[in-house]
Amino acid sequence: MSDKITIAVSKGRIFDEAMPLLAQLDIVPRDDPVESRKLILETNQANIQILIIRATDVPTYVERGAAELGIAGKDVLMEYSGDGLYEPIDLGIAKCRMMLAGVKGAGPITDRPRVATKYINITRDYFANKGQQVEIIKLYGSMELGPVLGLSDWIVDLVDTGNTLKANGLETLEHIADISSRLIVNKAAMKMKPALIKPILNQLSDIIGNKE
Ligand code: PRT
Ligand code: MG
Repeated sequence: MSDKITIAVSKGRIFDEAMPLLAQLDIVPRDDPVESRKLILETNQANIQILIIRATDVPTYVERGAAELGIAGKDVLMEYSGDGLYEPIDLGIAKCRMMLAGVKGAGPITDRPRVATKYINITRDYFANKGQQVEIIKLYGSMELGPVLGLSDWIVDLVDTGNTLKANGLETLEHIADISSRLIVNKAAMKMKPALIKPILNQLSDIIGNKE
């Protein structure tokens, strides 16, 4: 393994909230990913680079060692199945809730409810734990449309302000999980590069004050 550390992050809200944390460790990207369109950002630290990828791809890159570290939402990690990852720190950023939602005022569904979601594993486990039979419909985005157009009765999606649900005539029904972003670490890299990785973990947990 080289003596470089690659940190995988997704563009958007996680990048925006993670960069101020990394800046406190004196890790600052040389380019803005929106303007530069680069997928690998060099930083002020010669041996640390930041990889910009899709949120759902972050665990894959880290588990397979293409990146030593990553920052990923708990939603993505709960949905991902793999065991080559440590998840040592809750960074407390990009917070939201995973919720079950449906058409406002629709009342109980009598048949086997149809649930549209991109989180099929989380949804399957949630209803299996409750002992409730549902039909799960996989979507890749804009889940809110499902109940509006009669594609599904309910959706499982992330909710922050609730404005998206409200704007589409939906309401929350059940709380499934609290979500925030976590630092994830490749298990082999933790053993092979402790001198590079441990200081980052220690400094981050000092900043967060919340090592798990
Ligand atoms: O956009 P892309 O398809 O590339 O991937 P992505 O949508 O997974 O990435 P991104 O950047 O949108 O989200 C990355 C991570 O941010 C997620 O994995 C979550 O951990 C976290 N996060 C925090 C959120 C939200 N808050 C959030 N509100 N991700 C998405 N939303 C969406 C939600 O799905 C819904 O469409 O925002 C809408 C609801 O917001 P409110 O404020 O209207 O309730
Ligand atoms: Mg998105």
